[in-house]
Amino acid sequence: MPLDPGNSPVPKATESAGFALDWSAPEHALPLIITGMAFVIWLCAFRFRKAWAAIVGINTAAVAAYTAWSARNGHWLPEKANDLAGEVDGLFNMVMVLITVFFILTQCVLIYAMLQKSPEGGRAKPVHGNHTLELVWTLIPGALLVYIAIAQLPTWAKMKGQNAGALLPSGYEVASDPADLLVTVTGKQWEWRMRYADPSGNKPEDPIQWASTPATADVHVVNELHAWKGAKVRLMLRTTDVIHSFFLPQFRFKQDMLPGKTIPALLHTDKTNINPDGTERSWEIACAELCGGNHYRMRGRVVIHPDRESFMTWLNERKSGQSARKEPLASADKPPANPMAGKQE
Ligand SMILES: [Cu+2]
Repeated sequence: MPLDPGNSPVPKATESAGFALDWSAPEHALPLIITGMAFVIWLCAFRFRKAWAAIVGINTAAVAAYTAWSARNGHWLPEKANDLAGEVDGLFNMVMVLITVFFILTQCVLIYAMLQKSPEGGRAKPVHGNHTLELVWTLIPGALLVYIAIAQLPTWAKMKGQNAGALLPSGYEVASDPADLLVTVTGKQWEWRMRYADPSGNKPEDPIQWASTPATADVHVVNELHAWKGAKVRLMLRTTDVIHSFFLPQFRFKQDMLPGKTIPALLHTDKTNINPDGTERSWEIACAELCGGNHYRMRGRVVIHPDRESFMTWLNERKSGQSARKEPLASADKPPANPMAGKQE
């Protein structure tokens, strides 16, 4: 397999050729709205010579300009690999829209306050103790947070590989697991240890138990998650030491790994990151939890082979290379000495 991460052409998330403004796309509309607000604040600051407002205005304009530039250059969000990535982006955009609406509202209040004349005696009337105001600014954000918490539940249930209709993430069931491939990912300061069950062999009877009991017959790989286009990949996420967070940006997937727990998740993609010319587009694995001094070294790569056949070729190559070694990597994947070991989330 001619993989060449060094020359990987990373595709742009935004088709930037002949940039056209699309008001329905939050990444185009929101920075422009924010820039407009910043301009209004700057005008007010200019009119009233209030230095603090000028600073806020310039700062906001700079952030908005940078955001617009990033969207324009495809730095907004990476390529979507997971078939749930669209849903996750939808949730992200929903939160962005809410934030923008409230940003505009609060800026309008700010501008209104700036336009007020000084009251008699030069002192403003305090709002401390105003129960109506306190109720408003407590109940509205509270209700919105509850809404956001509930709105993401079905997507998270699907990420866990449960039925499409499930509202709440529940426990893992082997019988209903649609997985084609089983991989244990163990976070360890400072690398990812992947262990593959041979998909052409018998499925482990209890994958949760299998995840915590490495066998020499399994295929052990460091920092590389391989699968094939169309495969449903059951991940069993574990850690041997501290909390790590397994983050796959293209899959819009991020899950903490907690000591003593085996946490199942399901990935599925209809894409491959192997280009027709055999080069590989870079799909990174990162640790999203500050886990120690060398946290930054916890980088890996995802390789989605174009078909099952090429995946099996890769797996068998790794397997034969591994059997030549005296001691397999299994020793590094020992279950932690914790009474909760093997329990799932
Ligand atoms: Cu880490």
